[in-house]
Amino acid sequence: MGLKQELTEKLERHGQGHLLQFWDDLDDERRKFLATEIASIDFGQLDRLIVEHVRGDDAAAAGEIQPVQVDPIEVVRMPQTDAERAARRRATEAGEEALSAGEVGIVIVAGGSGTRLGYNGPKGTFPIGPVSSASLFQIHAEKVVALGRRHGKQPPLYVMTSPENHATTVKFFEDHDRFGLDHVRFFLQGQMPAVDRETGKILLAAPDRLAMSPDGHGGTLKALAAPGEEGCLPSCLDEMGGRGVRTLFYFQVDNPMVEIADPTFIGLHRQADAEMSFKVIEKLTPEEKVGVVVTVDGKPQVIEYSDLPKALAEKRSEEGQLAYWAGSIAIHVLECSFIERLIGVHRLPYHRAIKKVSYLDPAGQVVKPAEPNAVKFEQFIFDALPESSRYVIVETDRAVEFEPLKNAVGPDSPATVHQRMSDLFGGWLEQAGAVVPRRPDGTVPFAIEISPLFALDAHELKSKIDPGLVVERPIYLR
Ligand code: UD2
Repeated sequence: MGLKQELTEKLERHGQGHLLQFWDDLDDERRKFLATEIASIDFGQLDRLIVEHVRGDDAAAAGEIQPVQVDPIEVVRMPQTDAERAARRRATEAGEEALSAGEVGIVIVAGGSGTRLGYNGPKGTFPIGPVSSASLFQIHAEKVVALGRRHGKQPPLYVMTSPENHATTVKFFEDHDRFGLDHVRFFLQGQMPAVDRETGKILLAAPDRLAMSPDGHGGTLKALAAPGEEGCLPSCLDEMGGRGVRTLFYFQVDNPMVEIADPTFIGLHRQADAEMSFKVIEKLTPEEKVGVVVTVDGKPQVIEYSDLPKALAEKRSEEGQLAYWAGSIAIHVLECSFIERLIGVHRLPYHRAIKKVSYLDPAGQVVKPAEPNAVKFEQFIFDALPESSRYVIVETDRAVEFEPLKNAVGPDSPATVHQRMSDLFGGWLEQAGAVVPRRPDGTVPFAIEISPLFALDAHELKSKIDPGLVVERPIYLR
């Protein structure tokens, strides 16, 4: 049977025969490319997703949770008493031991397309340092290098990319001599086809190319377990095993304030013998765009902000606090053994996102839709939580650890990130005895930045500056 006939039969069985409509116009190489893309798709799975998310009834398809028992989850709150502070110190020591033993690896997810930011390049390359314009990647990498100096072993860094930004990301690190990292490895996440939201038909991006998009950060788990480039490298998980790494610290590329491999968090996770742990902040408003960690029918789960019914988002306790307040900031600790177990037996669910996706019409013309026309399918890493046998949810202070870069202007934009970083570093300087001016609302009036290579935290800064320092203008300590 010829290749075309073979593909036609397969595609017709799944109602996707239109993917070959330009086949006769393609040369051999482009036919091969198209055939490879088609071969990469699990059509049985796609059929199920289309039934559930494109043709299913609207509420279920939108992912909104059905009436069930939703309760707040138990959280290790910020320490208030001496006993709680002492317990935290013991956790910190346990985390430091894991770091010194080289048992911790670091994973950054950087495969997203960052459309909201409107930046033409991988988000990690965005210049975000308030004074230095250091990129997000540089800031993260310098923290890893500084951790290595502090604990005597530099944790290996794993950066997840997507086909769209892989080459540019790798080149960016190479152009900067890998920022002094001992070991950084880039691994590709998977892709899923985008389908027409009315018909469920896969969209064509070009005569020889399907409209593919990253499969969500939930794809991290299978990407970590997949063989390396062209099958000749071990999987990241196998490589980690060989290096003695047991525990992974996971975060999103867009948050420059993340306390990478925070030993207290790692220690709390380890002391509880947990498989997956979460950092949370107290949500400020019902509308804040973070998923909430709750229990659903007694099982731990994250409900994404877009799936949380308004009534639940707005529900308050008698004291006036949001009932479901524990906002996930996408900072996790995961055991490698947990990922291996999950990969073998469990598939994370897919969520749907309705987006604008350009496509070829039957006449071969590119259509740029004015309205969202397509369904994309994504897995979310936090859906692994219900599968973990033990977990710890730890509260952190947003002023210290969370200001993601999402938008070009307004909330979560370069302006807010610069301000929050400057406020944090201004506070470190004050703790070290310096004088820093403040506006009436407590914010600092100009940019302040401290490279992780100069000081990784307020405590380290103390030994490095003159306590009489008066800060009068923008300053970058490096
Ligand atoms: C995410 C969380 C939200 C909250 C918030 C905190 C989800 C679905 N929601 O919201 O609950 O924790 O972050 O900032 O996670 N990425 C990939 N591959 C993909 C898709 C995303 O690597 O296929 C990365 C992306 O590069 C980014 C991160 O995942 O670093 C978050 O993606 P997002 O910006 O789409 O998530 P957001 O802001 O809706």
